[in-house]
Amino acid sequence: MQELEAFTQQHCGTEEKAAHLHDGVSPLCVTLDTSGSFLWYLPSLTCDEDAARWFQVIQKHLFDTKKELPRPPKDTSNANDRAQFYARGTYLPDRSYFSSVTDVCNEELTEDVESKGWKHEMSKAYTLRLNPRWCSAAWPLEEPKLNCILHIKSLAEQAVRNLLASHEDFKEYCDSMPRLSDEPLFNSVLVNWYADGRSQIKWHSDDERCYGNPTNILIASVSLGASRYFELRRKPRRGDSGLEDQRRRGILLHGGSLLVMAGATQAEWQHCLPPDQTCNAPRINLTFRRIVGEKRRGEG
Ligand SMILES: O=C(O)CCC(=O)C(=O)O
Repeated sequence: MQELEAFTQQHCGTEEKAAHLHDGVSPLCVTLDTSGSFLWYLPSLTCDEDAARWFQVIQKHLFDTKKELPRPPKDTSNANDRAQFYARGTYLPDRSYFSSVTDVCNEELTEDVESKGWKHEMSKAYTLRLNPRWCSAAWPLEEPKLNCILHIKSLAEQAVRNLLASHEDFKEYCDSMPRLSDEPLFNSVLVNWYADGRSQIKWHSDDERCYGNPTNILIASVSLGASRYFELRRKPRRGDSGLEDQRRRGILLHGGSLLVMAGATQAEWQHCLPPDQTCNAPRINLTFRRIVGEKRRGEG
C-alpha cells in the first residue's frame, strides 16, 4: 500500500488529498477534465455504525445466495476472490420506510411490510433492470435479501439529488437530465464482494449502450467494509507515454462512503480497484446505475 499511497500523494490534486482529511460530512467535488467529467465523494453516507451493520447484513445475504443458487457460468470469484451479484425483482419508489438501521436489518421485515402499508404501496413498484451481461457473470439477489440494499439505494438517491441540486457549476448538466423529475435516478444495482486486498477489478469504464449516452452517465457507488483505493485514468490514447499523460487519480474509499461518477466520466475515463497487499478484510461495493431503453435479452 505504501507504494500506492506514495503514488496517490504524487498524482492526486489537492482535492483528493483533502478526502483523507475530510470531516466526513461535506461533499468533495473533483473536476476531472474540461469535458464535463466529474466526481463527488461523500465520506459518510450515514453514520459509521450503520455502515458496519449494513455490511454484515448484506454479506450474509450474499453468502446465503451463493449457497442456495447454482453458480453463474462466467463467475470469476475463483480467480480473484471477487464475486458479483445483481438485484432482481421490484422496488418501491425511492423513499425510506425505515426509521432505524435495526429496522432495516430486521429479518422479520416481510411481516412488518403489511403493518406499514407496503402492500398498498406495491402497486407503485418499479421493476429492477439489469445489464444483460450480468446474467452470466453475477448471482441474482431477490426479495427479501434486497431490503437493506434498497434502503441504501434510497439514501444514495436522496444524497445524489441534493448534490445535483446544490452545485451551480453543473446546472447545465443537471438541467439536461430528465432524471431529476419524478423518475428514480437509479433502477439497477450491481454488487461486488471483495474477499480481501487480493481481489481487484481491472481498468474499465461503464460506458455500455444500456446506460445511454456515455457523456451523461450517473453512477452512485457505495462502499462498505474495508477501505480501498480507487483509481481513475483518462482513457488510453495513442502516444501516451506514462502516468503523467494518463493523468491518474486515486481516492481512498472508506466503508460507508458514497462516490458519484457523473457527466462524461465513463466516456473519457477508466477506473479500477487495484490489489492492495496490506488489506486483509472484505469489502462490498454497491453501484447504483440507470439502465435506459427497451428491455433486452435476459431482462425477462
Ligand atoms: O468496487 C469498486 O469500488 C468499483 C466497482 C466498479 O468499478 C464497478 O462495479 O464497475
